[in-house]
Amino acid sequence: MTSPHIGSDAAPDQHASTAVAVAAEKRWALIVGAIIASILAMMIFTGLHYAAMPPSRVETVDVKTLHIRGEFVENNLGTAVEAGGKVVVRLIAQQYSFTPQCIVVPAGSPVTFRGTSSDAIHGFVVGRTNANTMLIPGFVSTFTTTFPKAGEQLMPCHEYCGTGHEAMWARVQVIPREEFMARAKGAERLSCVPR
Ligand SMILES: [Cu+2]
Repeated sequence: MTSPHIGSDAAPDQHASTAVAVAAEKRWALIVGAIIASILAMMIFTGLHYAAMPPSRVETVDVKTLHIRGEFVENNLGTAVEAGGKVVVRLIAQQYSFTPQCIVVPAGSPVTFRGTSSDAIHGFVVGRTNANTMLIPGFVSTFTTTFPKAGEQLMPCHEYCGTGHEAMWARVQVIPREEFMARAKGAERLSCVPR
């Protein structure tokens, strides 16, 4: 096929405009390619980075000294009423139990959970509530929730953590706020673990 406009007999300014168009296309192809490459790089980086983090936020803790010093020593675990009336539950997960095994919280007011694991990846969900997190060694998982009704909930581990996984669970006792506050007066850390 021959065209009257394109070919060796075309006018010189048509060659020039074709060259300009080709150069512009190449430039755009490079820019778009760079944008796609940077978006892919961000997706790969954030995917790999956040796959190794707890879903709440990134707060680290030294797994090797967890039981010896700091926030997660044994006598600091359980429910505490902190300055300003904030209710905080601290717990540790290990193969194959939670410490404490029974957690007591007030009904109808915000409760902040702070937890971590001393060995494998664990997690928990509290009954039919929205309290749900992973517990990852080296990281502190935090969330705040409110339990509207009094009653007892089961708290199973929901991350497969080994052969004893299916037997790993704790209980959460939600009690009326007045009763909770009365009990909190007499103790530094509350739990409902039978003595
Ligand atoms: Cu577990």
